[in-house]
Amino acid sequence: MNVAAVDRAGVRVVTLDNPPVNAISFAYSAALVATLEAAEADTGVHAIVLTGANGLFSGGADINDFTTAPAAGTKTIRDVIATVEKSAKTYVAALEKTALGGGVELALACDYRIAVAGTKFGFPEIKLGLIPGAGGTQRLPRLIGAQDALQMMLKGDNLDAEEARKKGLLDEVVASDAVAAALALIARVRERAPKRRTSARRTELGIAGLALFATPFVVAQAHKMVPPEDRGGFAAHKLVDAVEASIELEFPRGLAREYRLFDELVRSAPSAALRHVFFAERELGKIPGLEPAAPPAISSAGVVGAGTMGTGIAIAFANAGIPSVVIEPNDDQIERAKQMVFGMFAHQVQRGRLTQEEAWERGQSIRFENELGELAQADIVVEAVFENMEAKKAVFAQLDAIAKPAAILASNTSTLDIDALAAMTKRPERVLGLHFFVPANIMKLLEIVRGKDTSAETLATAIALAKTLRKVGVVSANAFGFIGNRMLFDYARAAIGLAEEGVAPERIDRVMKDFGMAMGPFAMFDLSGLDVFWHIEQGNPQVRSRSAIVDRLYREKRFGQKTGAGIYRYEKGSREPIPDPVTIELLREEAAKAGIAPRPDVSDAEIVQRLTGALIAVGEELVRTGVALRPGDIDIVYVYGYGFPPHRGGPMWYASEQLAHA
Ligand code: T1G
Repeated sequence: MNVAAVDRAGVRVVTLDNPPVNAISFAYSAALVATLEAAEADTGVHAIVLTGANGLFSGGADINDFTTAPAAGTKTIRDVIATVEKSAKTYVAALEKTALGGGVELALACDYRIAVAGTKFGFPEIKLGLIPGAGGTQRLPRLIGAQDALQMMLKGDNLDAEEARKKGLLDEVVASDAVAAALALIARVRERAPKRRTSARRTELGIAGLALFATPFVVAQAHKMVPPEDRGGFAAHKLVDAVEASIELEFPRGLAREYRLFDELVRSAPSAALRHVFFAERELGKIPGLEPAAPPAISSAGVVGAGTMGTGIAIAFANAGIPSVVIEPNDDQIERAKQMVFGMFAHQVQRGRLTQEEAWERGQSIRFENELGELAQADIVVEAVFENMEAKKAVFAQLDAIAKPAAILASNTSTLDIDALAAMTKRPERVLGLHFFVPANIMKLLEIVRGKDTSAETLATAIALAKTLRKVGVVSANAFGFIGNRMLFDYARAAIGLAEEGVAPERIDRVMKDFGMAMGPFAMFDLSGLDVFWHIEQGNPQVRSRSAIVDRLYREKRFGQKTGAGIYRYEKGSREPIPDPVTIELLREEAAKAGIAPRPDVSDAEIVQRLTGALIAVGEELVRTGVALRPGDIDIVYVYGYGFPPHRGGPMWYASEQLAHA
């Protein structure tokens, strides 16, 4: 941890140097304050340039510090920024690569800001259940207008340097060497405008034709746009309040309002849960016994099967700049797959996410062929044929004879035994599971399933590949259902048990959606297909539900959306679930046969407790048996892959919170 300071003709260049991301921790804030106060006291210094080492400006305040309130007198990032604010000397921020959260707030307190092209600016605090808490909600609106400031802080998405300049956040974008540009700028403004405090500006709404009298309307609209406080909108509403203060109040009072709102949020359960998710995600790649050596890069891929999954996987590779060859014997299926690829990239162009050229390039990087022999040079092959062990075994036997010796052979299976597939090859150490989630080019979760013979290098390559694909790679041992689907079975069984006790499926779904789940269990059942669940159950006694209703619905061919009726019924062409009295009657009949006493007065709390309890119990078992490495891994799987509300931290975090407040 270091604060470098060198003088260049009366300008002190102060470099933030706190690897890996120049996080501005409490301890680092004290060092920074001391350095800036020394610069203020030095009569030979008339300007200060703030810049960053380690290839970036700053990843913001140190999130680790938020767990406990700072002891009285502790210096924080607020003191660093206050030192800049009260300085009589010119401050210029010279930025490169990344400036996030408090890193941007420090730059906003400077008089001028210069960035190297490509620098990313963002306020990710909302993703941590926070708002900017070091003046960002007061300075950003003063610089770029309330509307753009709200947009940027509510979404937490990054702006690149050019966008930031256009919005007024930056004064200059340079090709390189922002410090040199800062020194030149200081020389230019020294006589004319040495000080230009952001805090002295007024916040404009930033909406053409709307003067400040429209503030109540704009604020009311903003509150309407964000989710309800108890559905993950906890911080967003406070952000709108803080920006409203930047319009209505003088800077010092607005800043005090922001501090109060931030200090309330940082002590809140949703923020603690979201910060847990942040760090749990960064723990995933730390595998006991796996040295962090740089594994061989994947520069070409093969995919076997051009169904929805296989084509989605090829698109995911294309999005990461990895060319792929997709093998599909059926030419009609290849045509359908090509249409899917074209449609996906055209949609990205329409949304302004890709240029035509980028879309064309990515589409061209996916080649479709009929024969497996075309995969001889691929660095990795992902098998994505239908979920049948015999079919998969045959593919692995053929791939072993075709693929180059160093190639990794992966299966996209969601439940089948990876070791059985590895046994079909002479390279079991280079075989593992890569369980993508549909749509494979969108869903961030990737289960990396290690077989008993999977080598450390193969595992490390897969972990690095997940990062390249911008996926969240969670390592699982080779056990039935891996992590997510194993948990899903017990969750589904708990839901069915409640329905057999006479609780209406639509009530169970509503209660779990109110809890924050993306979908209710029965709507999810109907979406994925009850027949899929039934087939997997038949092949795996350890998860076979003791419920006759699953067999009954299967016999009645009530598979869900695909047959127009499952738990719910569906009007032709519609996916809207409609409660179906036929289901209630089937449930009642089967429950009576099984001698299950009806308990329709089950409370909402019991519904939540039994469904989350099922997830927690099997999650504890998965960690105890080593299928999952850590409780945090379980949380990441269920938040990223199964719609568990991130502001509750995942099933295992939720369990610890429940215990702590029991
Ligand atoms: N605080 C503490 N540790 C951090 C950190 C942070 N802000 N950012 C990263 N790390 C750690 C991370 O845990 C990992 O640790 C290592 O750095 C590399 O991270 C007051 C309230 C900057 C784009 O939310 O987005 O400012 O695992 O693997 O892929 O108003 O890290 O090595 O031990 O992600 O190169 C707001 C979060 C804070 C930014 C770099 N800032 N960080 O990505 O590396 S709140 C954020 C990131 C705040 C103020 C508000 C990314 C990155 P380890 P990494 P990366």
